[in-house]
Amino acid sequence: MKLTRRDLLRAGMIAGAGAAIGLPELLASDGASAQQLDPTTIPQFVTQLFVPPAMPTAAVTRGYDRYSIGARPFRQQVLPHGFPATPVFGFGSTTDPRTFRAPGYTIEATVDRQTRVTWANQLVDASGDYVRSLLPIDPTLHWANPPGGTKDRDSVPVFKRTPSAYTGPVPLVVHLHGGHTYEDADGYPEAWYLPLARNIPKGYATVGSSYYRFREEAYERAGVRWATGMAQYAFENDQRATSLWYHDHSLGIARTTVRSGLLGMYTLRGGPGDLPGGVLPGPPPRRGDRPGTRHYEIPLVIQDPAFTTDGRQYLPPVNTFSSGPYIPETDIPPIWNGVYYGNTLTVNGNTWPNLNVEPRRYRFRVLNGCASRPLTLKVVSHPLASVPAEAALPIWVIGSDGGFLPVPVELSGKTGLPMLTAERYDIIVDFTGLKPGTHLYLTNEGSAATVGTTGSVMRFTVVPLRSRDTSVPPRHLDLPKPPALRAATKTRRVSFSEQGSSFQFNVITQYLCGTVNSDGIPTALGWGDPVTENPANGATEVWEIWNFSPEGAAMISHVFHIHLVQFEVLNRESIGGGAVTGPHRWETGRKDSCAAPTGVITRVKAHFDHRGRFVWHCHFFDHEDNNMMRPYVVT
Ligand SMILES: [Cu+2]
Repeated sequence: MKLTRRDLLRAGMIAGAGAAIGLPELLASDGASAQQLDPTTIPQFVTQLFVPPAMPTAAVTRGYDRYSIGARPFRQQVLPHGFPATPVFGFGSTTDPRTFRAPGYTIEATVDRQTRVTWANQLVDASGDYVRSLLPIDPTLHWANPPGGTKDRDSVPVFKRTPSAYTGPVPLVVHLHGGHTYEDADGYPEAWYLPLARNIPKGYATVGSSYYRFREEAYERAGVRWATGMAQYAFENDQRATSLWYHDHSLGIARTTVRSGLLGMYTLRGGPGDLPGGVLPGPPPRRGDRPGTRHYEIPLVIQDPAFTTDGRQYLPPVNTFSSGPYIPETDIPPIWNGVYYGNTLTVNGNTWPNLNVEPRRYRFRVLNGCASRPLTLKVVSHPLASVPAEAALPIWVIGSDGGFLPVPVELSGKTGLPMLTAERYDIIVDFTGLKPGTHLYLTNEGSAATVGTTGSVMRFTVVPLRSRDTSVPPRHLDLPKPPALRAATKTRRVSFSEQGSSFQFNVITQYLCGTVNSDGIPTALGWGDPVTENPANGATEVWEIWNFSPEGAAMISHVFHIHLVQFEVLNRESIGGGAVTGPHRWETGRKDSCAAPTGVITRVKAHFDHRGRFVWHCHFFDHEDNNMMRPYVVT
């Protein structure tokens, strides 16, 4: 798709004419009104891909790298120039205000060298008053609930009449996804903290119910001190080289904070699980890069926001699956939606960017950072080709969540790379031999994709070669093998299910985790129920994830995620029995997140080696926010 300046102007005009053509009017939290932005009016491939630089350190000592990272509100040109800037929440180094970006810069870490991060909740305005959530928070869920005070925080509040969206200060607690962490550094959902704002309402809890316990523990274990409005985590980085990511994990609101931009990549390099420099395409962005440094390893963080015509991000302010009545008259949440797919795609914080590529190999570290949207990625010659399209170039998968695969996997022909929320893939695309001026497209053929909008991810434009490619062709790579896991001493059955309304047919009120007994009968359990998963420290266990959500138009896989460990996907089997299928070729490394399809038992194996309290959950943010998350304790 070639866009001219005239197209740009036309897009702007159509966006501005929304009111005249009668789109539904949406009331913003500040009382202003705006219409939803039609994604087909947004010109594509006009913004150059933003390559997130490496996050600057605050200090480098003999023992560790120290970071001081804040979460702040600001505006960012997410849509192409000519459109309004978008209010976002994003991370950045407090040592340099120019580093704030949504998604955030990449934290570069080294295997077996400690990283210490101070995560400061700075969601305040210039005068020091707290800022409201950018997206509607439903206060009827089991959530952080600061207005509940120290008595009723982290609970399901009771209402006498249907409440409107929460407009108070926004909690923050950051989880390093995929990290082999101690519990005090894991970003437990009830270890949140409010910003240090001037105007916190009287009676509000300023921290979650676990904050002080983990603050104490962090001091005793690592000697780090947490000041008000922040937490400091020490990461040991004693795991295989891979791509992790950091994001807010506050109880019941992460679908809003992560959509707002509170996420970023964390790349761990070195150790026996990595390859020597020069084998793979590089360099990646590094701390202290000179301006103009060319990168051949690039992170791609994909999200699916929707917008209003005034440039704000859009998330429905009401439950679109039911017109009410809502809680407390029924059991239906007034604002939460069981799933919401935005109608655009962004990469590294811009809609449908372009990347100029030389005719050589590139390494991309891809994250599905969408709240719930499944992606299936492919490199094609035409972005509007009917699906499944024939790939123009193969995607070589060399790694996933927990480091390198045993062998490189070539995906070509009509096979795309499926990625659910939170999954990462380390891929190589080889543009060698392509003529300058050639356009190729990264497309999405995931189940909810619309050709031309959410079916398009980004464009590659081939430019002349500037330096010779000395990396090893992917088919010849000899990858470091994942260390073998011991035989499991226990098999544990857990469940995913959903709760239908007692008042309205076909309306889901919450999603749940739970257990499964020896007869295959599930017991649904929510966040507040007593711990049922308690592996012994040092144990290797098989977990069977039984997904009881019914088949149907609205139904999709859930995505199983567990903190602390990197597991091996063993196999999948229908709950009713039948063939047992092994992991997909691209799932043969270590994973921390994987598809747990409807009607299927997904088996994974993991080694638990840190005592403490962690969580496992479905990683669709729309689900985990409404009870599809459970604490577990390594004893
Ligand atoms: Cu789910």
